[in-house]
Amino acid sequence: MERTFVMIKPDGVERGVIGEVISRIERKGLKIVAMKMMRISEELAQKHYAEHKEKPFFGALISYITSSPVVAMVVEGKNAIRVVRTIVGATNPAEANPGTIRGDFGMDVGRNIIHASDSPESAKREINLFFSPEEILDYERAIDKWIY
Ligand code: RTP
Ligand code: MG
Repeated sequence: MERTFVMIKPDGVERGVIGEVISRIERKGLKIVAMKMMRISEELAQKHYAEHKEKPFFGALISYITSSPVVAMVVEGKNAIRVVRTIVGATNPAEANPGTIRGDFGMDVGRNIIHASDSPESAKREINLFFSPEEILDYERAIDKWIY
């Protein structure tokens, strides 16, 4: 099983779609193994988005992500990184396919509802940035034998 880092961004929280987004993740068959609501500090935001430090949108991205609480999660499943990116959709919600989270909920690249890790390396890095090992829970779900 693979783990990925998922975060409902401030616009998702402010628009009241936390439940809707989590529901899509669960409905797909993915398993939530850690979750918390938190306000991201400037420092954590800069670390999380370090790869975009030189981009023209970096300042706006940091203000956006620290503007209101987020819901951070660790999500587990077979090929979870790729599967979550697929249900999340393209970075720009205006171009994301209908049926994806961004495609169904957003209009603007600077307000795209959700983050998901894009590779095994970023998943590992981001999970460690947001969660301590004790916060990630190991448990069995009765439905798992019907999913795989
Ligand atoms: P994320 O990291 O948040 O899951 O999004 P992503 O992989 O689909 O996209 P990425 O290229 O990593 O960009 C990170 C976030 O920066 C904002 N962004 N703004 N042109 C712009 O104004 C622009 N481009 C990217 C978005 O919030 C994007 O999710
Ligand atoms: Mg990214």
